[in-house]
Amino acid sequence: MCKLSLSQFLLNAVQKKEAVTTELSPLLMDIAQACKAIALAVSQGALQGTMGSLNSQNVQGETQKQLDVICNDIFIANTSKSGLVAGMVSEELADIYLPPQPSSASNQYLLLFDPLDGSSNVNVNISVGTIFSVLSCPAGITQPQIHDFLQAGKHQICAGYALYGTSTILVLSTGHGVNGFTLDTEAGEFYLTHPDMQIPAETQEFAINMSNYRYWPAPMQEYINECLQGESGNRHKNFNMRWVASMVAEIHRILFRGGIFMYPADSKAPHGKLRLLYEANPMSFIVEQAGGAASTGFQDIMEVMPTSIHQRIGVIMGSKNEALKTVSYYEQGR
Ligand code: P6P
Repeated sequence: MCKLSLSQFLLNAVQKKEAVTTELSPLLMDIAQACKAIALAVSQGALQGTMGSLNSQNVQGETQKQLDVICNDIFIANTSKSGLVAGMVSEELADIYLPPQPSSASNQYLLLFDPLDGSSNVNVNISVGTIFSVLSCPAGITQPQIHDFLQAGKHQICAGYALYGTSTILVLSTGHGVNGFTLDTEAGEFYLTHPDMQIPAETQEFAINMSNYRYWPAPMQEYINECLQGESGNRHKNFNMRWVASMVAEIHRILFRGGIFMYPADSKAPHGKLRLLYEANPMSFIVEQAGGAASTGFQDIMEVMPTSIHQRIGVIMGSKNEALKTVSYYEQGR
């Protein structure tokens, strides 16, 4: 099988002028390098004694795992060297981070990321991932401030994730479709294995944490009730359910075979659980580039104007027709 490496794929994209510029390409290679190093760190956690939790909480009020901090440091170290990134936002850092800039710095980009999403799964060997989003740094800005990061998701120039599962897969989009690359651990290279990923418009599979049912708004309760009624109910079809508690794993499955992933804002989490800038926005970019839809229930996620770097948002995303169906329940206030 002819194997197209990530580096060759990006070179081809630069030549085809598919939104991959000569600057973005090296940043994506740095991100790929970071994900390779994170894959190793996660796989060796039990052997290195790094599977524990720290006596610290992140800005989200969540107990930090040793690997959360280790992977955060790996991601920053690998993406700071190029001088291409003027500033970063991480789930694991309360404030923005400005890398020390070499004299050759071009400060093209702002990089936002969740270094180890789903890290509560890491102790039980369930897939976890890294999520990243790339924004343009406003022209002339060398010391970006918080407001420079508060850009709606529709302004992302690139987004993607790495999934650390039965294999390590890097999935990314620069606005010209979605492509997946699998890590050849012997060669230390990512190779194109999932070209032009497309989400089926229809699905019979939903992903939601059912234990929160009593907190959901009526439209979400109604939508799930009708899924559970199966073919004898208004949907006239049976549904299956999945919940991995790792967004990256859920979205990758949906990219592959369709489905809908939901974490709605509810009475327990009025703004939702997932973070807008480095979880919902990058995943929405990927989902929409693959032909799916992504909504808060009230508006497209990528239209939301951020007000803070760690703000949370309600999430409904996946197979286009199913996501729009769910949104219709919100519109009807059912
Ligand atoms: P719950 C992981 O902590 C995460 O941010 C997402 O990756 C995942 O989909 C969700 O939270 C799981 O939440 O409430 O089921 O543990």
